[in-house]
Amino acid sequence: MTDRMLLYSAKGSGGVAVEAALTLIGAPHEVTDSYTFNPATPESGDKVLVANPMRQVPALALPSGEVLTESAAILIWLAEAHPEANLAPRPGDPTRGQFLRWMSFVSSAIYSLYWVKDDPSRLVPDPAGHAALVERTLERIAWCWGVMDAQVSPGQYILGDQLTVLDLYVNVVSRFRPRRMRFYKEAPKMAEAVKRVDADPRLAPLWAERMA
Ligand SMILES: N[C@@H](CCC(=O)N[C@@H](CS)C(=O)NCC(=O)O)C(=O)O
Repeated sequence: MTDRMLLYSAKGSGGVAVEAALTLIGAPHEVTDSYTFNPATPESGDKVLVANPMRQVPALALPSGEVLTESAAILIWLAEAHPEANLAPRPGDPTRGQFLRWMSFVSSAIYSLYWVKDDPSRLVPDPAGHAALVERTLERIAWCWGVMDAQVSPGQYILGDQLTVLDLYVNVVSRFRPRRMRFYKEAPKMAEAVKRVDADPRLAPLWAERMA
């Protein structure tokens, strides 16, 4: 038993959104890199299996021995466990419903599609179909960002003037393909908030080290 949280993550992965939340909270933690999405490093990817039978990062092992998986759940849980960090609207806050809505949306409508994009042979055995599947998946992701952008009313941040874990989540997932330039085109309202989080001095070193 340790008194620190152990995060299974990887450079360039959605786990970096959790690393960002832990940075803002200042919670003691360790990071174990597990490159689940790199076929060239199978032993690295297998490291997360002790925590997540889905073989996906992020996974967060708590000092109690409990394990949390699913990026949205981990981010919401961290914000709730550390209310002093003000990283989520509290129950009863007028923006709470939209916060939960868009956290779920990024997870289910967008992030889950990378299981297909990263290895199209999981759904289509014939390599001849892979390029089209990847292209259509990326178009779907871009369209989903547009749907979200049309329905949020950002202030300095996506839900208003409070930085929440939703900003961290969107910041990281919008760096994945089809990447930021396309994201800015599809989501011009969220673009400014995302850039503000890029430049946040508390997070800029993490972005440079883990999302470069
Ligand atoms: N639903 C999961 C998805 C996590 C996920 O797709 N993680 C990627 C890294 S960014 C991964 O581990 N991919 C390997 C795989 O899906 O086989 C979550 O939200 O945490």
